[in-house]
Amino acid sequence: MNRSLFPGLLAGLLMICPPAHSEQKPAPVELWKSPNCGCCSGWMKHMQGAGHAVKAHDVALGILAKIKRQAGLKPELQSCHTAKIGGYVIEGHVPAKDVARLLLEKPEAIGLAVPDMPMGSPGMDFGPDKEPYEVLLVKKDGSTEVFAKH
Ligand SMILES: [Cu+2]
Repeated sequence: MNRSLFPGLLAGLLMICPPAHSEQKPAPVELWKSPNCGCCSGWMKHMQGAGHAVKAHDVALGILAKIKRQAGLKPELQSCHTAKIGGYVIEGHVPAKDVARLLLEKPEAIGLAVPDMPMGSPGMDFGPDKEPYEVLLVKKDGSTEVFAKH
């Protein structure tokens, strides 16, 4: 390649793709999952796809259960993986856009949960089946309300 042409090309590319402003950068996610959980990794990729850096910890099921309990998640709210972002707990296959809305609205709450593993939710979207599911806002007193329906 013509060397004198290269800096010009590079400058041209940078103009086409300006770097994102730092304040728009999605918050980092810390994730706890069991090592063999494929759908947990699927959700991790979904969050990475939305621009979040994800720090994942593979832990034994007993430790995972303890993390969920300490986070204030009742058994009926629990799913496979548990994550923390911006001071909130995200349990299970919560879509990235609901996490973004949570961080924008900043309600008084523990976080969001999608109990179990509904087919068609992010990370569980590997087959033709889709079932309707709700994203629950988990309040500090342990009660929940519907945050989003999919
Ligand atoms: Cu799962």
